[in-house]
Amino acid sequence: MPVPVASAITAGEARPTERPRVLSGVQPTGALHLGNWLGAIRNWVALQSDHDTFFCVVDLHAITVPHEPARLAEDTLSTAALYLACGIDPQQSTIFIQSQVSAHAELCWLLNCVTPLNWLERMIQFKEKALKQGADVSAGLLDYPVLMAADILLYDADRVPVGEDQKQHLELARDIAQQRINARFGTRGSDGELIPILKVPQPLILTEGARVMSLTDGRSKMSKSDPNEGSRLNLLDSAELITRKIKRAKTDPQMGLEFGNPERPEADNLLGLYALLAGRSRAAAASECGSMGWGSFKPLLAEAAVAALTPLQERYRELRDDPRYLGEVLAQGRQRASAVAAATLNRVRQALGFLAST
Ligand code: AQP
Repeated sequence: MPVPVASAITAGEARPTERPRVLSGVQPTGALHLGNWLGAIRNWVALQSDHDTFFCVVDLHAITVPHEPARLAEDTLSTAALYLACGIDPQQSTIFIQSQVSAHAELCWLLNCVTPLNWLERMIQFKEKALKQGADVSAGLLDYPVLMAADILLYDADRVPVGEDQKQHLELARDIAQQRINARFGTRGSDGELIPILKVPQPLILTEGARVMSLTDGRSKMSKSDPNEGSRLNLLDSAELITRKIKRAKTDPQMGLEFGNPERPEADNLLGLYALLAGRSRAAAASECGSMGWGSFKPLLAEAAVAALTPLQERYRELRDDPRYLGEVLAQGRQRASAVAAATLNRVRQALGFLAST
């Protein structure tokens, strides 16, 4: 693959750019779907030109729920390849695997020891996921937001793209940085000003952010872990499968597609998907499909989905056929991420009073 990767920087170097730094990631917990693309990765692509972007595959997060070891490595590689296939450019962004930068686990431990347990017990995502796990809830699931805080804080991220479901976790990361590290362990300058140890990140609320709902229930989000395979369109689904899933998608008895009718969540979701996939404004999609029946609309949506996903799938296959290139991109990403992360980890270690390791 002829695309060169970004040159590595070392820990001692100043930031190469004044562009605000952004960090985000997806868990390799299964096949990536339209929600991951339209709600997250597509927005990352747009951020690359004017932000210093770090994108990781958060494989340590993936084992906070039961997982199959035989699948983890493959899902990790396929997620990384999909980042590239969706347009994340290794010349502009640092792309890496979370578990290959050991500072994530180490900072997580340091943050664990200053984070009150009851901050974690009130996290909504923990309560929801714990309910699904029944009796077998791991300590890792409770600790998920502290690991996420470590991910963000290690890179001095200025901004973190967050959907509705992650807002509470980002708030927790901010509280840990501000109240538990900076306020407790920061020093004061000669003017009495607090010298922070960790940068406190801001949420990046994307106006274009899309929340993609399940094909089988317009009120719940499309998700990798939904046991019903028909509930989502995976980025690597074949044209036939896409068409079949859309054909079977839940509808309602009314004619005409429309946005914003609370009684018609499926119409809102599928029309929104059509607008995004066909590259239409919402107004144009609403006027095009406003008087269409479901029988005419569904093939149109399937055609738009296949047309949008085909180039991405072709690029994905090229990348998987060239494991050396993907390996190089991830090795360079790891090197650059490790350098930045090691510097931050060192600041925290020093502030907490640890002996220097060299
Ligand atoms: N349905 C969605 N609509 C919009 N955005 C979505 N994202 C996920 N689902 C939708 C966004 O994708 C990014 C990565 O998500 P993740 O894999 O780290 O975890 P998740 O949000 O829990 O995604 P899933 O698919 O629901 O995974 P499972 O089932 O494993 O928990 C995030 O930015 C997320 O907002």
